[in-house]
Amino acid sequence: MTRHDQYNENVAGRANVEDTPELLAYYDDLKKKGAAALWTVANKIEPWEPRSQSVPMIWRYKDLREDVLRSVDLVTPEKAGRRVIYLDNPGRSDVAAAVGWIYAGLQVMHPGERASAHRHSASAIRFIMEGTGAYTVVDGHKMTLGANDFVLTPNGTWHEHAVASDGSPCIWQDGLDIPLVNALEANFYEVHPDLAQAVTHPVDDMTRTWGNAGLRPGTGAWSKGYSPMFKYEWAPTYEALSGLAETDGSPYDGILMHYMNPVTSGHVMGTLGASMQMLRPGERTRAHRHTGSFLYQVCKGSGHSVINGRRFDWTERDIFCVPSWAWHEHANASATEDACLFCLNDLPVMEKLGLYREEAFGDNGGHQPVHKP
Ligand code: 1HN
Repeated sequence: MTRHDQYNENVAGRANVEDTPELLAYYDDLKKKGAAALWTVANKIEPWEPRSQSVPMIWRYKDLREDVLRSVDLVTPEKAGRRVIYLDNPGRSDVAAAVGWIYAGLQVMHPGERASAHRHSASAIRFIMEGTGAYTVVDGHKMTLGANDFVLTPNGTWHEHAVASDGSPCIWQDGLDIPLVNALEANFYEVHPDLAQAVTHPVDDMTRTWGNAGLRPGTGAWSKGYSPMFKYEWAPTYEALSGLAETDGSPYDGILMHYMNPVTSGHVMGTLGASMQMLRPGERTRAHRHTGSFLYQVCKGSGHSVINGRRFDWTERDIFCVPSWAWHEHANASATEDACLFCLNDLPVMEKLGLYREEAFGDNGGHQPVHKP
């Protein structure tokens, strides 16, 4: 029993009813009628603070990569629909989430392979991990993809992925709000009638149209609920972070920039947000916690994070999660190279619903005591 549970049971205004034979019989009667007494569950459904079911964890790329590649010999994209190994948080297996309400998986595709076009109510992102020649088509817009590029397939858009025949085997991280949309019981799925889309626009046009620093195109209105810039390339992202690295940054996040819908300056999609974060050489952040679920991918460098008092060492392509309200702090292991962390999150939901809250770790100079494993 945690300190909070004990407190719950003794404090005025919280449920504290002891079982008696009469009450137990009463609960049985209510159950038969599809009802129950609130005081039997009140302390559970009204915790003092968020209690995530997600376990802080790391998926090391050196452990998973071979297994991901093996799936190529075991199943075809046609048979599997999508050849993906997903990240299964033991606290969230029931909803196939990597953390909170966020699903994530590693998808592998060989040169010349393609997956059929489809659309769904869930929104998705891709973050390219390795390989050349990958491309995605979203609503007729074809995007060429390289390592550390970030791509959107917003809810309701037709999308398909492929690797050009002169490319190399590609692995990317998929991230979707599927657990959330399923929890809201609002998910629809549809296969494209032709199984493939016609490319109806110049290649990479959405990034060229909307991705120019501080400049908005004079033609072309956009009023959809997601960013028209379907692809955010690595080179300008890194350049932007490097520019900001000369400022103080945040004691909790180092140098952090959110991928932005250029029309609204807000998050890229209605349910999923993303950021890229740089930890400068030798940088160690202070611990804080906030609501929302966060899935990090290390795209440059190595270091460690302390999450709820446990240390997780990471290196390039490792993926780790910070559940809602978990204390966390990050450190770059190198004194000469920066480290970069891509982060997928549900901040748009937290913010829109008025549920975002954060707190600094006050004790111990802002650093958590680290438990021994
Ligand atoms: C999906 O549409 C893709 O388009 C990948 O590649 C993973 C996992 C669950 C539901 C839809 C894709 C997915 C997915």
